[in-house]
Amino acid sequence: MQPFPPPSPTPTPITIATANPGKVAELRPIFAGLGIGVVGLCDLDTPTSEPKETGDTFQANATIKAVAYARQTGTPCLADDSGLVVDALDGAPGVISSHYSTGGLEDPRPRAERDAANNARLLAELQGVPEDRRSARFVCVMVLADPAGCVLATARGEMEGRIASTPRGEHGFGYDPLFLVAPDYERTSAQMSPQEKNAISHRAKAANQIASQIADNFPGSFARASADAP
Ligand code: ITT
Repeated sequence: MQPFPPPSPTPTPITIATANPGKVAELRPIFAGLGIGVVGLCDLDTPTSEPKETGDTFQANATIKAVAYARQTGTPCLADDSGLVVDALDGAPGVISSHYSTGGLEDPRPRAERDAANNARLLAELQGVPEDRRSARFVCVMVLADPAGCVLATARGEMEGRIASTPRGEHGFGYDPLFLVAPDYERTSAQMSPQEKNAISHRAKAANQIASQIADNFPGSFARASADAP
């Protein structure tokens, strides 16, 4: 395998390629804790445009995003595609989690309004479904691509839970206020501090796997996090 990037005195940081500020906020400390330096798209001067997520799996969409942003920015990019999978709904909302209220169609509303509408639809779809049949999981597939568009690493993480009947908690984003975390189902992920969620989340599990693949396959290629990284 050709090492990426070519040996250089200044290893490159990885760009976290997402338009979702909630994900950047979760991923930055996770990677810093793993000793890997990251920047956000907003830290770069290069303007980017968001690719269309046309895949029908998390893997396909994460690859579309990582490759598109790596080509546009000329930096190694890490993207994730994530979502909620609810057993009683045959796996919905799945890959359309961020646009569930519109059935996957583009939704011009601000993110907070979209999240509220998605949560309302989820509750409506599960009306009358008893607690023990509301099992669900967050899934995250993460892909690291280089500027030539080659996939360097890929990983999948899951977090098990159950869908609550009413929203609770102030932290996180998306479906967090409705996601009762296994095994005790007492608190939603929006009631956990960011540190608590980061210790067990689908995104943290995928990030850990990516970090160990980087350590094994591309040692020294990427910038280390500075000691005072957030
Ligand atoms: P990017 O594509 O720019 O990364 P996005 O929010 O559109 O941002 P996805 O396509 O991966 O990201 O959709 C993920 C959706 O799944 C997200 O908008 C939430 O509705 C939901 N989701 C994923 N992880 C979550 C988490 O940790 N907590 C709550 N909801 C989550």
